[in-house]
Amino acid sequence: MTHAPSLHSRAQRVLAGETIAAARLIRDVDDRREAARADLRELFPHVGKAHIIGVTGSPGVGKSSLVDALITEWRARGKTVAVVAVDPSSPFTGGAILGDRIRMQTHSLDPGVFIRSVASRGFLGGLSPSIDEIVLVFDAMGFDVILVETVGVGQGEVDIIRSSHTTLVVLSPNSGDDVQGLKAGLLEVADIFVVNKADLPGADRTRTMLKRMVNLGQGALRDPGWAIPTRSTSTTQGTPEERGIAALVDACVEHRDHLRGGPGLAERNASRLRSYVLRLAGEGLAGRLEKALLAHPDLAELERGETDPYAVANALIGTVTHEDL
Ligand SMILES: Nc1nc2c(ncn2[C@@H]2O[C@H](COP(=O)(O)OP(=O)(O)O)[C@@H](O)[C@H]2O)c(=O)[nH]1
Ligand SMILES: [Mg+2]
Repeated sequence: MTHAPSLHSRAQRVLAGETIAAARLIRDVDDRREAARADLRELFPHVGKAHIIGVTGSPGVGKSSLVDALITEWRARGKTVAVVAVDPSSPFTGGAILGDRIRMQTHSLDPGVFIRSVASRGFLGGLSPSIDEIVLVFDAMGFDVILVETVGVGQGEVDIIRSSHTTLVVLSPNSGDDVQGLKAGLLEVADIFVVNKADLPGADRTRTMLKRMVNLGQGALRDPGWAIPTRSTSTTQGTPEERGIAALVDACVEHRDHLRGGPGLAERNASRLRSYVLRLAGEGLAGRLEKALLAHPDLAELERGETDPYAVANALIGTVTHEDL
């Protein structure tokens, strides 16, 4: 039988589970190519099944190692898993850190696992703006679990973390994340605390301090109806019980069930949609503003000092908001 891809849109091939089509779409998404837009629109009605889990924490605490271990555990439970890892990459090369790709290659022959690293584009601790679109592609492909690994700093990143269903905030005993000095922001985004490197000295102390902090939550908690659990893990040493990976997956499942049993799931999905729309609208407007400014008659006046930036900005907004996005 001959292959007739022209009969099918790329989106349809992605929906049919063709990983090559998915990989190309994700590349176009990451390069912010216009071609991706039609595919994403076609995929949109097919999302909503996945459990989206953010894994965040300082560099070196063991997020990638943990993601690797979580993939193995979820696969053992018969779930398919997709991962998007944001690497704090050099703004000069824009490339993702090779180590993550190599480490996760253990899963590269497993069709139930799909892993992509994207560069963070160099804005401070920043998040590639394409993350939510890559999550959309994974979700439409039907993956049961989607893990998003990010370094937990920067506003753009916090927005994405907020729109995960479940956020794991990962610490390690020696990561310099003094728990008492832990940013209040982390308490606001955490659904589950993970003390990784439990094999190292000081892990128990970190865990105790985290628990105390959760108990003193003082209204900063993301979800007052959910008691944030703290789990200890080791990706390198110990018996399966000591490594704690199964217990961590159990906690993720409990949290998902908690969200499903109340308004939490709908709220988080709505929050993700809002930030998605805002980003799209913002990008669309920014492009138009830039174009309109270059052609704007007031620009010459501004350069001659005959008007001021505020007046031109107002006039410019007036110009572009009369156009459709
Ligand atoms: N002792 C110990 N080292 C770990 C553990 N998990 C990860 N590491 C090490 O910590 C370093 C950073 O791990 P990585 O997963 O890249 O951290 P990330 O930057 O948070 O993604 C690596 O050298 C890992 O081998 C653990 O459970 N125990
Ligand atoms: Mg990593």
